[in-house]
Amino acid sequence: MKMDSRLILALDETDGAKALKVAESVSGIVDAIKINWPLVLSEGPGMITKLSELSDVICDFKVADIPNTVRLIVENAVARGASGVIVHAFTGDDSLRAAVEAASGADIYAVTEMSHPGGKMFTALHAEEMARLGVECGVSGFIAPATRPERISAIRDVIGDLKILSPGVGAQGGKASDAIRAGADYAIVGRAIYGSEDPKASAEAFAEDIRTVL
Ligand code: OMP
Repeated sequence: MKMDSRLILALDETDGAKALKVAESVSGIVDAIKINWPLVLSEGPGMITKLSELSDVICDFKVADIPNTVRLIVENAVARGASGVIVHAFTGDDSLRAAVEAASGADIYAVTEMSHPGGKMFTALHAEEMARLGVECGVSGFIAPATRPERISAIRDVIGDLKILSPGVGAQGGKASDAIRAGADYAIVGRAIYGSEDPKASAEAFAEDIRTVL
């Protein structure tokens, strides 16, 4: 994945035509497009391939399963054009290793601490431990919360140079530049871009905010 704007669009728009329009308008600005179940369930997995013609695509399937199921999901997403897949780390070392192996060169990003308030109940308590495990298992990077930038710094201390992708910007209250300053490599932004009146102008504004701290 390129590292230009350091901005990733979370395209959770469920109308396929609108999603493609937003993707086309911001593809020159964002470094990647992340898609999740809402778009894939409404428009089908062919959306992975369509979007991969415009941008790097990260499949945020938050895979949390036994190694064999993890392998089947990751292989399928990568075969359809995903350049990265997001998995949960709490499933343990065998499932994480299965994801890395199945990705055969594509990126696996492991969730440490989730960005919503409930993320503090369980994930936060084990975030550093999960980050250490991810490093041991060979993942490319981690998901850490822009809503709590100090937690991004804590994860950064554990993982060295591996990547941090940080959601929770905009609609969830975090600021992209704060996340990058705290040690994130990329800010992930969804509703504040695809739900805005002018997604291209919004993406440009987030990219500009990030540039102030690079
Ligand atoms: P907005 O809140 O609309 O900006 O979207 C955030 C995106 O990041 C959604 O696709 C979430 O599913 C995703 N996300 C989080 O919000 N919090 C997390 O802790 C992890 C993720 C993720 O893995 O991307």
